[in-house]
Amino acid sequence: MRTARFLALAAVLAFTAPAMAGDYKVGALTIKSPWSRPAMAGMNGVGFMTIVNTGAKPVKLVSAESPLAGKVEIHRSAMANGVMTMRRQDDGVIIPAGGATSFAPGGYHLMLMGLKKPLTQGQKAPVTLVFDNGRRAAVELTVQIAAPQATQGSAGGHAHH
Ligand SMILES: [Cu+2]
Repeated sequence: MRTARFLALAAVLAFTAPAMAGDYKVGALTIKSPWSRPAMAGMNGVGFMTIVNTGAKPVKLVSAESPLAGKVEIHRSAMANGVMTMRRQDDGVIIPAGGATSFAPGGYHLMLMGLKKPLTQGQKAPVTLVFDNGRRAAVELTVQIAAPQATQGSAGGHAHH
């Protein structure tokens, strides 16, 4: 019996089964539900997503680009002495083999420095993710108020006026 292999396959299927619209596949990586928040021109925008790696090797996100921003940095927020701070992740962020890394409020995020245009709700903001294996993933951040639902839900991200 190849139990180990079966379990590995099951894990992969569990990760990839809910392939919703708004997910992007590049090689062994799936970028799930990339999103951003409304922001004014001249301010910094954010980028959140979950990156799943079904490959046998870790992959590192080394940089990101967007035509909407002067530059894009990879940041990590953390609480220090009761104050939320964020640091640039100049060494990149690892997506472990057979694992996933979340970019989410309070943790890793992309920071779109110096927006050239406002980000408004419902808009799609193009961002290209650059990985250390040479892969590039062109994704669109959906601009919304709240994080997308982890499961498929019709009301995900919908804000009432
Ligand atoms: Cu930041």
